[in-house]
Amino acid sequence: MSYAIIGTGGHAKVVYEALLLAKPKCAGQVTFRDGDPSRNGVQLSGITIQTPELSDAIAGCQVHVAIGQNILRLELSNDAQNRGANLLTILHPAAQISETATIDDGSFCAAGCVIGPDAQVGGASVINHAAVVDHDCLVGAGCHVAPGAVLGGGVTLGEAVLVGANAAILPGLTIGKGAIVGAGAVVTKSMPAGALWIGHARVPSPEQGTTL
Ligand code: JB3
Repeated sequence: MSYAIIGTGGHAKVVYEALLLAKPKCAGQVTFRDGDPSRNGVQLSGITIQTPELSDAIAGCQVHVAIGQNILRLELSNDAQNRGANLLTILHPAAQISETATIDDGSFCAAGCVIGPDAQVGGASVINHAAVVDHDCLVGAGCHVAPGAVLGGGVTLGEAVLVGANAAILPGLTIGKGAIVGAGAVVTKSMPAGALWIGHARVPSPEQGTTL
């Protein structure tokens, strides 16, 4: 079995460490791949980085895209799958995941995160260190719930939503595709697609004026 981690930044290091803890037998079978040609031959965690990030040689490999940027992670995950790769889901052994929760292919659950009963996490998402995705949440594909963020019970995130570190979203709210919640924010109302929330309020887009 061969494993490929796509991306060679800070997030890739975190993911690699979790992979070794979750699957110790894969040590020695992991490669790092990157889209940036200047990264070719550089060492990361003792492994020589290879470029390009994706080729047809990836068919049959277990591939995990470890890039923090949501849209890029989602697109590269889809691309890898289209080339015949199997998307690898990585669950840190110290993640607490309910037996009735589901985590789709290509996602990463970091140390200390908690995923409650009947929660569903879409593919290529990141539930980062100590984040909480409580019961019955629906997290779309390509989302990032950053360290320490809390989704109350029954929260829905559309595709590629970023919930910043230590933010909280009150139970039952719906956050539209591509929305961004700033670090430390407290979200008290549902948000449409592409919206931005900072602190205790939504930030109006220019065409919305001051009406929220
Ligand atoms: O906050 C935490 C705990 N983690 C952050 C994580 C979620 O996101 C971390 O602190 C960083 O903010 C970020 O980590 P990431 O994605 O590893 O960022 P960085 O260290 O900048 O690495 C970005 C990786 O994406 C590098 O491997 C780049 O070469 C690659 N990259 C950037 N743009 C790209 C492109 N790769 C391809 N294929 N195409 C691109 O356009």
